[in-house]
Amino acid sequence: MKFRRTLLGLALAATALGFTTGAMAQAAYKPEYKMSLVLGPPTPWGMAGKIWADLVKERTQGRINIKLYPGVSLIQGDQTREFSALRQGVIDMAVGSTINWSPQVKELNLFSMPFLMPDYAAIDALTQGEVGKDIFARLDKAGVVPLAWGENGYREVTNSKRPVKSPEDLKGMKLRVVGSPIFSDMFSAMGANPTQMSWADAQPALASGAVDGQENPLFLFTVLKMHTVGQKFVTTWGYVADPLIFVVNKEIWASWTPADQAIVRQAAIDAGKQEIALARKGLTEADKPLLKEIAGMGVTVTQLTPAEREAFVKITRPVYAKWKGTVGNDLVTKAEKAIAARK
Ligand code: X2X
Repeated sequence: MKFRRTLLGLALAATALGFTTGAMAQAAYKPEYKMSLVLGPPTPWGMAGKIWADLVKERTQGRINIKLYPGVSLIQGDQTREFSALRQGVIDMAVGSTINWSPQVKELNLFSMPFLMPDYAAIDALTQGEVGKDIFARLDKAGVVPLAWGENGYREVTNSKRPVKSPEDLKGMKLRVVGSPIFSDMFSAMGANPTQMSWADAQPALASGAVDGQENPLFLFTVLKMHTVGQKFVTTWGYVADPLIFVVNKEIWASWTPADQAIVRQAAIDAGKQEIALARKGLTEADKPLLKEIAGMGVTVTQLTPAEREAFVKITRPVYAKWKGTVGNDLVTKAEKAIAARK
């Protein structure tokens, strides 16, 4: 009898303790967490955020409730400030592009180096290997908690003027580029006239004809129906692909129980895998259905021959050399080796 009472007492105490820790942890949780994104659903990027948020909500039984803020609306569309805002806690979490965070974390310019990653296996060799781990360690040091990789995708060039097959075709063409200096360097080297602006400003600039063209993954072309704003020419050259990274602000991360941290991390990994498949859909099949869809919109799609592509590689080589130093010679050499050894 006495034994049974002690056991009961222990069980009660444990329940009380468990309840208290649970309640305290709950009290520190915010009713809603703010997730920043540049592109919302239905783009793959937006779906990355939505899948992540949905999985977290479901697996934490609603303890962690995330709201999506596409269009980087928490920072008035100024995408190159996203990383600072994350660090400062203006943003709780994000699925962000390496391009937009590269002004604060120079190593992220690695992925923007011209013609570094010739195919999808090359992207995977970096993000899923040692280079990916190095980048995550660097992000951790820079003040955020990196959890998983996703993908914006290969950035193909589109314009309203003419088919682009050689650097000469770009001569003087006014192209919107992201606010990251390596892009201005690349397009200047190719003889174009690059103009830096946020994605929010790019859309009206394309519509009014203030710029002739832009470069972005092709799913964005179809989602936004870019042919309706005069973009009649697309060239697939695979010069740069930007991965996405799932991150959480450090203080927010520390406010969660270890069990919830594990759920958020695993949900990011699962969402990243699903999203990478979405980002590659229509482009990895032999007949590339996405290119057919775009051609079906009355757009001229130019796929460069290896020799034509080589002319672009050659003309951007000095930019590659210059940025190798900025990114870090060791990291770039490690990346080059990982790509050469890819399966
Ligand atoms: O601004 C762009 O071009 C975009 C949407 O691709 C990024 O945020 C990098």
